[in-house]
Amino acid sequence: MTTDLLSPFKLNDTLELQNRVLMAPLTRCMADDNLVPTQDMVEYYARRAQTGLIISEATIIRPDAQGYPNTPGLFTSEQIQGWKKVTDAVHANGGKMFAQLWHVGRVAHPHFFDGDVLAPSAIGVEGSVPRMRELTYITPKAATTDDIKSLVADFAKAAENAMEAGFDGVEIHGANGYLIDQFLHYEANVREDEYGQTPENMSRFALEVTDAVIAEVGNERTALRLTPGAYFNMSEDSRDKAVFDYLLPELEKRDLAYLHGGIFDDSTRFDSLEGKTTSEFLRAGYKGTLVGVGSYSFETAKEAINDAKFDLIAIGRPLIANPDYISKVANNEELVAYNDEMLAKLI
Ligand code: FNR
Ligand code: 8K6
Repeated sequence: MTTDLLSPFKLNDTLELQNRVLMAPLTRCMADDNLVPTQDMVEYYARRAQTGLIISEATIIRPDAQGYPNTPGLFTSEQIQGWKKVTDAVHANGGKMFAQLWHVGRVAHPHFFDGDVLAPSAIGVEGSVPRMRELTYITPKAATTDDIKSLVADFAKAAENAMEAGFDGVEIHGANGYLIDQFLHYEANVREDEYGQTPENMSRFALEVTDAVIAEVGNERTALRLTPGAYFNMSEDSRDKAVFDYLLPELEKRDLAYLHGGIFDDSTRFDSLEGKTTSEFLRAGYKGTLVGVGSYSFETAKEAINDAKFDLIAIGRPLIANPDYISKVANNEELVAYNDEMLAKLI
């Protein structure tokens, strides 16, 4: 029997999704100058409520988490109220929505806030802020253990705020070279304390954040996105695999809502992962619910799910181009092709 991606999927005892097609988190840089979601964003998300679960664009947990212009936040009451309008509209249209909780770590820029740029170690990245190329990245400050405690607490606080804002759960952004991912890779983490040097130590921050968020919202409403193969703002190191080999079974014990790969094209094979793709590597190490992502069409996703490569699919760029993606694929209608110019406007 083949699995129908468009029939309901029980995530756990708390959450049932109307189908297996998730909207991938997509940064759009369209919040207002107080990082509050706008009415255009309310309507943009409400139009996509037919997806099984909308994952919000990455949403910063506190001011020094910011590395891009006009990315929304979840740390002021105005931001919480702004998101409440979004989740109310999504729920009114029959959808469900998680907030993606974000701290960019060393790719934060002090243009956006007062204070230090925090990272696991004082190792910067080359380059500058997308859309604001005049802002060159700076060398970050290695977080002290007190800084780390406050970062963990602020992830938990943002998760609590997400509940107040009406989200159905949260996805911790542990992917794509941002703060949590920086702890998980040797290139960015050369700490000599209990957060560095060994797979167990390098996994500590990710697990502390996960546990603090679970304590706030429960495991059934907590998800995590991971990038085992470094590819964005990070370089590969053959030692990284051992970190994820330690982390994945630890996460499995937490019985999360789901684990989500972070990658643009899931056919990419990583030398550091013994030639595996992101989803192959995650599937081999993690038995819980897994979300695949990265240049899938509805058809290739159906095939992958039927081959048990993962359980749910997240769709990104095609959903930017087609707010009505679900009804189009259900009716075999042709999709509008995505192009980068579409990022200028929310449709
Ligand atoms: C992304 N992606 C992304 N990932 C993430 O974890 N948080 C985010 O905020 C964003 N933002 C974002 C913005 C834009 C414009 C793009 C194109 C991508 C990655 C995204 O979630 C997804 O993994 C990729 O787009 C691959 O999936 P598709 O687009 O091939 O279906
Ligand atoms: C056009 C960018 C506008 C700012 C949005 C930032 C989105 C952040 C999400 C990560 C996207 C990065 C794409 C680069 C992938 C490189 C893969 C080799």
